[in-house]
Amino acid sequence: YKQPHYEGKRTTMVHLFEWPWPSIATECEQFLGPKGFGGVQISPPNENRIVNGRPWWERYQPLSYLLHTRSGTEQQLIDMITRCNRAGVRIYVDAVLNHMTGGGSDAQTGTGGSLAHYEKHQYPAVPYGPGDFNGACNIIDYQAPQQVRNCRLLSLLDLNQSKPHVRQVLVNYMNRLIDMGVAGFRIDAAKHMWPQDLEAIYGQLHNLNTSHGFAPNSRPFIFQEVIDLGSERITTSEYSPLGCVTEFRAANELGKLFRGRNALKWLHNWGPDWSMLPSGDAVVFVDNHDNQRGHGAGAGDVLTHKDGKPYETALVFLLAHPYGLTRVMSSYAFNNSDQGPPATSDGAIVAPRFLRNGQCDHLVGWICEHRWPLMARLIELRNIAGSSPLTHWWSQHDQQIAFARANAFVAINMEKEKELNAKLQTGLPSGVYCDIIDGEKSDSGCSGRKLYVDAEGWLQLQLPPGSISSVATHINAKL
Ligand code: LAG
Ligand code: CA
Repeated sequence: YKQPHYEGKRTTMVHLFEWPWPSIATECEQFLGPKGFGGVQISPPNENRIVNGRPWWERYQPLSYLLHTRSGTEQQLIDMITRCNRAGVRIYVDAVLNHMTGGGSDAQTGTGGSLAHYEKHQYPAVPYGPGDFNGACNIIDYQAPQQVRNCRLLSLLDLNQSKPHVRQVLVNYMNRLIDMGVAGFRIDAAKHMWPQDLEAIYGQLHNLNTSHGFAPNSRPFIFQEVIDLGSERITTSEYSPLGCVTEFRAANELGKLFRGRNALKWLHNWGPDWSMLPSGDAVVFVDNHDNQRGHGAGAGDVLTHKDGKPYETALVFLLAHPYGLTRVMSSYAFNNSDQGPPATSDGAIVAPRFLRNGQCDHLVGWICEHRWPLMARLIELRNIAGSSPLTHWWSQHDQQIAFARANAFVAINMEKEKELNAKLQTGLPSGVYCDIIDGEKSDSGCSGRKLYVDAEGWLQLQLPPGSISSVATHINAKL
C-alpha cells in the first residue's frame, strides 16, 4: 500500500484541486506526462451536497457514491483516468469515507440529482439509513480518541465503518474506481476512523487494473490524512503500518524555516530526527488545500503561492531533498477561505486556460503552480536524483546550506548580511552547468547562470545576501 506505482523514474504527484476531469486529461497528455510528473491527486469524484455559494468544501460532504460532481460525469472520469494512464500519469482519488453531509438544512440535494435527509439520516441513493451512523455527539476534545473517531467532525454525519454494510459500500465504491484504473487513494480524515476498520477496508480492495499498465498483484497506493503536529493522543504511527501518511510537520517546519524563523543549518538531519515519519511512510508537501487557506490544523506558518521567493525556495528544498514522497499543490486564486473554484453564475467550473508562455491565464482565476517553469525543472531534478542518498552536506553561519544527490546539486543563501562565498563539493562530473533556478538549458546554451565545476567536482560559488538566493543544477543541465 506504500508504492505509488509511478511509471519509470517519476517521483512526484500534483494536487489539481477542483480541476474538471476533461482539463486533467489534456493536462496529463500535454504537460504532466512530458514533464515527468508521476501522478495527480484529484478532488473527490463522488456526488456531494450542493451548498449555497458553492464553497470548495461542499465536496467534503458526500451525498452518494454516484460519480457525478462539478468536475464532471462518470464517463468523463473514466476517459480522464484512461488518458492519464496512457500518458504515464497515475490518478489518486481523494476518498471521503468518514462521513456524509453536514447540518444546516434537512432536505439536501446532490450534484448528481440525488436527495438526502440529514435529520432522518437517510441517503437513499447509497443507500444508508439511521443504523449506519455513529451517535449524535460532536467532536470537541481532540485528546479523546474514542470521541475523535465516533463523534461528528464539524457536524458531518459520522459513518460507522465497523458495520458490514458500511464497509461493503465503501469497498464497492473504491473497487469501482480501481477497476477504472486509478492507482490509489488519499484517505480524507483518516484520524477520525479506527485503524482496524481501515485495515479491513484496504484488505478487501482489488489489485490495480493490469490493462492500465499496472504490474500483476499491485496493491493500491494508500496515503492517509492524519494531522499530527505532536500535541494530540492520536498519532501518525497508528496509521503508518497500514499505508503512507501525510506528514504535516514537514509543511509546518518548512514554513518556519523559509520564513526565517529557524536556521537552515539544522536541516542537516531533515527527516525522522525531526520527529517525522520514516521517509518511505511520509507524504510531504509545502502546503495543501486546507492549510493554504487556514483550514485544518496548524496552518499558521505554512507558505503558499502568495509568498513568492520563500515558497519557491521551500519547494527547492522539498524536491531536492530525498526525504518523503513529494506532492505539490496547484491552486486557484481566492479572497476568502470558503471561495470555490472559478465558476460561471450557474455554478459550472470554468476550465483553466493557458497563455502562450504556458502559464495559466490568471484572468480566469487558476494559479497553476505546477506550470511554473521552476516547478517543472525541480521535478526533473528529483526524477534524476531518484532514490540516491544525500551527500556533501555543507553549511555556514545559520542560513547558508548546500548538498548534493547523485547527479544533482543545490545551494541556498538566506543570510541577511553575509554573502555565501565558498568552494563547494558538488559530486558532479567536471563541466559547465546551467543553474535551473532562474533559467534553463536550451539549444542556444543557458538562459540562467553558468556554474563551473572543476575536475574534482568543486564549484566556487557566490550567492549574495539580502533576499533568498539559490542555485540548483543536475546532469541534464550540463552544457
Ligand atoms: C478533511 N480532512 O480531514 C479535509 O481535508 C477538509 O478539507 C474537510 O473540511 C474535512 N476533513 C472534512 O472532510 C472541509 C472544510 C470545512 C467544511 C467541511 C465540510 O475545511 O470547513 O465544513 O469540509 O464541507 C463546513 C463548514 C462547517 C460546517 C460543515 C458542515 O465550514 O462550519 O459545520 O461544513 O455543514
Ligand atoms: Ca468517524
